[in-house]
Amino acid sequence: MSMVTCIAPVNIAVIKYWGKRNEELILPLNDSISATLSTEQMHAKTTVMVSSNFTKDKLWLNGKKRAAEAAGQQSEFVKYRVHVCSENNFPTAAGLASSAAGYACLVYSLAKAYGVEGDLTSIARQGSGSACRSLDGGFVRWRMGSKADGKDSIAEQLFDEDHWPEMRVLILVVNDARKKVSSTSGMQLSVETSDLLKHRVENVVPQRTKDMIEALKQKDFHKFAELTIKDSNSFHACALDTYPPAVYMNDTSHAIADFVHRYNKSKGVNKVAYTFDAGPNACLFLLEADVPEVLGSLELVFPPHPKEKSFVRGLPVRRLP
Ligand code: 2P0
Repeated sequence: MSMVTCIAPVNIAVIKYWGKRNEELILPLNDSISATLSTEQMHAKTTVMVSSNFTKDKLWLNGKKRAAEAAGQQSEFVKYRVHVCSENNFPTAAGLASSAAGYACLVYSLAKAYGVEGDLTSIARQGSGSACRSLDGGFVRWRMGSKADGKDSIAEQLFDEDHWPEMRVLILVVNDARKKVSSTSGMQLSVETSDLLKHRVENVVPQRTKDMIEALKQKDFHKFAELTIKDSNSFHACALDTYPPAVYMNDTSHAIADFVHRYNKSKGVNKVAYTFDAGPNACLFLLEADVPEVLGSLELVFPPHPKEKSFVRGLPVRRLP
């Protein structure tokens, strides 16, 4: 029997992936760029056990037994069965990149257990697109690629975790409920119905990707924030341009965005960047030196809920009323 336990980080996209050109292989319509978070706070943890004594593949997600898809393909020729236990230490499917960390962790653990080497990002991609960006630290680019078989749709590290060590992320949990429209079906509908998405992938993202790489290279926070904010809004505009619309941000999300713009304006330079995924929760990027003041201002504008036990001052995980 072999047993492997791995931890995989969450990644937050600053150039968003939204839309596939191939649903089966999970090939995206555009390149995307993300920052990988430290595993200290938010991560997926997976244990994989492989044994010839097991009679069935089995899967547990966050302590609950789930159907293991591979079990349907059981044959007498497969000698080893696998048991997988996976858990996230943060809300699942609430637009907090849980599938990215989960699939990255699963693929990495299975690869270790079976001794598979080489590029794993194209395998992780086929579980959940954004998962391919969680196999590396620092800033990662997922190249859309051009081949029909998807072999060149892989993720690569742009800059490692030591490149910009002052970078911090605050996650503001507006709502940790499971999202109403899944990313997979939301983006499928956007591809089918949104003209704005065509404009985004053809005319906006290619140049913005280049500009983002340059801003990261120069560690130009002002420019990084502008590009991150614009790309988040471009993605949500496409979600709203979908028919029927996919609405992910709520009033609190918009109040946070408004707060960031007012804060940056008062400083005369961008100090904070916001980005929202397929849910109402905010991810704020900022530099370490600005964390105390931004947290303090956030607390004034959005006082912590009196009953909220998980609110811990100084930790970059916050919950809003
Ligand atoms: C991203 N999101 O780049 C974008 C921004 C959500 C908004 O990647 O269908 O769960 O499994 O490939 O990876 C969420 O999409 O979708 C996502 P599938 P996935 O992070």
